Amino acid sequence: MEQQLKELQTEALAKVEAAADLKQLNDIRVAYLGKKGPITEVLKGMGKLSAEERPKMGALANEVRAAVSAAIEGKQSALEQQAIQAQLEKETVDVTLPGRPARTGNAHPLTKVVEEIEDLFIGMGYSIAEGPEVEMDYYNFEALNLPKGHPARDMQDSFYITEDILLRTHTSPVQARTMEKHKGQGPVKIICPGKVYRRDNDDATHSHQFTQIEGLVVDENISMGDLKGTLEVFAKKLFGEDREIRLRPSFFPFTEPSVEVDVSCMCGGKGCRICKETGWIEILGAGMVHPNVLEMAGFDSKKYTGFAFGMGPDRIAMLKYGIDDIRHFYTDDIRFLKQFAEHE
Ligand code: 2NL
Repeated sequence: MEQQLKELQTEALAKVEAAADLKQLNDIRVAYLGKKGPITEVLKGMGKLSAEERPKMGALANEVRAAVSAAIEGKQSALEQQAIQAQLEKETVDVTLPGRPARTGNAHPLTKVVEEIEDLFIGMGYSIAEGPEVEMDYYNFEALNLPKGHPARDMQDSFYITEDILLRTHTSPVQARTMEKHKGQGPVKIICPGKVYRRDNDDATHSHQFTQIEGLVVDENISMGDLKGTLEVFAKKLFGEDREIRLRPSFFPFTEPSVEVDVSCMCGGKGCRICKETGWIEILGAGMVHPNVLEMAGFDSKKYTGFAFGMGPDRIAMLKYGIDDIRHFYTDDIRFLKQFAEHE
């Protein structure tokens, strides 16, 4: 019997050593240490032994069990360790691989043009002023010398919310509000960019929503010369030092006198499709702030004068980038917008 038990131990230990995975190892555990295993089987023959031999065999059987059990445990942790090691090797990250470039967006073409124009004026000492898009009739029209019933209101067919509240039709109300805050004290030197709304039938050159940038300077001794000089610097910086500007008389209810400002065409005056063979492109409207507008905002029009101008970044962006339809700015087709990325 002693021989049998020792052979069982040798056999079991060899199998444990050879076990390739945790499943095989568990099968060995069940086979050798289970209730119906060979060790129990051998001990059934104990009845034939002398009273002296029996406890010895019992003790030996326990030793065999303990040895096999210890071997299984040892092998188990070795196999588990191996599995972890294999997993770690499989999941290794090669930190030296070059990264995939992150997809970045780009600014909207109108945003680019607006920011470029803002930067030009900030460089000339202007501040940026903003205000509400849902505006009071008073600031949108009344304070700009456009009383109720004024014929010029008809040219701006508007989105009314109530009788006294509407979507602003220009950014001028921001200027009226800013002047009011100054309580009659100059200087005021601001640029007002933003979205504006007019009831319109959308086509290639009209949109019911568009952008505007207006500028306003109010101080003592501001003249038409200051207006012309400022706009000339602006046009050269935006379109190129070789460009010229010209002023033509015009009318706006909030300025007197008023002018339309043209910039010379990139064709150099020869005439082309862009300038409709005239050599000039209209880029903005401007004028000296009407005394009524100054007075309504609390400025003494005998002491203070000012100039103001307004332009449409939509039109400027169309000229600058050769865009043929204003609706491209507002339909947000990603293929259109992506063309204005700085880097590819
Ligand atoms: C245009 C013409 C213009 C103004 C806007 C203005 C504002 C105040 C006082 C006086 Cl608070 N004027 N703004 C003046 C002249 C022209 O815009 O063609 N815009 C697209």
